Amino acid sequence: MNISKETMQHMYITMKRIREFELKTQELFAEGKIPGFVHLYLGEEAVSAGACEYLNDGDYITSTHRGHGHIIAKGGDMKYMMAELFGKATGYCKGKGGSMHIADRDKGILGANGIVGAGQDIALGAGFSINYKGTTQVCICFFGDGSTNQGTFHESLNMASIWNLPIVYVCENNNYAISMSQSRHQHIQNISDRGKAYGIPSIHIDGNNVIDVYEAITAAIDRARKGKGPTLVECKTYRWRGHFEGDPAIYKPKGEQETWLKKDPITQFKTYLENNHLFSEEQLHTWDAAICQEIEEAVRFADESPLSDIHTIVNDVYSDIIEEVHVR
Ligand SMILES: Cc1ncc(C[n+]2csc(CCOP(=O)(O)OP(=O)(O)O)c2C)c(N)n1
Ligand SMILES: [Mg+2]
Repeated sequence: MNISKETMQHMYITMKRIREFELKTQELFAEGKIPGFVHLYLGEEAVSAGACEYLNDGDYITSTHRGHGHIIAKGGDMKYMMAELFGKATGYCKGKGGSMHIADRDKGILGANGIVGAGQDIALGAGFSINYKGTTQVCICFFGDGSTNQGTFHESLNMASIWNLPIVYVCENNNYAISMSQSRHQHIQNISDRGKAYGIPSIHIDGNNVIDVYEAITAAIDRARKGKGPTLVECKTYRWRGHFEGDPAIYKPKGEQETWLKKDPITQFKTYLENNHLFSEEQLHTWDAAICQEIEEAVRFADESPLSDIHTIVNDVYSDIIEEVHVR
């Protein structure tokens, strides 16, 4: 596949944005600046960066409790996301939702979600609405290995297959569901085997190789846009941190983390770009510096923003927006 330089550049910048956002979040959480829970996406950057690269603003994604990377890759605003993590009025949910409830309707981001497996059913609804309206949109549904033991996973795949919905199921197999390694929570090696049971074309790939992710998901998106239905892509990757910030992850076997750190998706891609003379080290440094600046600005924006007014605490609990349904 011939991937343009522009696409390579954008995927690099996206991965680096996610990395720096997460490193800063890790630091701020430790300092007590961020209340509640955060689940970091460090080490998994190539999955969302490669998967979202071929999407348009009008396409949808569904996310998980580990959603920062998905939101950045789909074009979410890091300022509003950081403000949401800080619990500020300028955040995506006016500071009332936190890390696990970030959504951006204008960008097709249908929401991070604290309920494991819920995104799979939201994607089903999005996919159904696309076919009902007769558009060429698609929906990428991100979910973890642990969620594939939930009923929602099986129900969603079955219905999407029967209804031929334009959904790309992207399993982020980071080898853990909280403290349970994949080999302890399911008796199969490849989650992609499960898609076959529903007649869905399914593959597994190296989720730390952004080019592999881009190629596999581009093909799946093209299939979906042509009306050929869903695809399941299992991306094998690794969660660098504990399940949440504060989890010491003592259950990880000795040496495992070190092995995966050597497969850092960003270092690998950087080497590829340099070896193929696509971009110089200086050029990459320039982008890196600009990204660190963006993150600093997001933190400043969040820090200087006010908290939500206490009197508005019960506002926005229920939506009063009833959207017009366009019938073909
Ligand atoms: C329905 C439901 N069951 C259980 C939980 C508790 N829980 C939160 S995250 C998680 C593990 C999810 O693992 P995985 O899907 O692999 O995602 P990862 O954390 O690895 O990204 C569990 C069991 C939950 N939030 N929702
Ligand atoms: Mg997992």
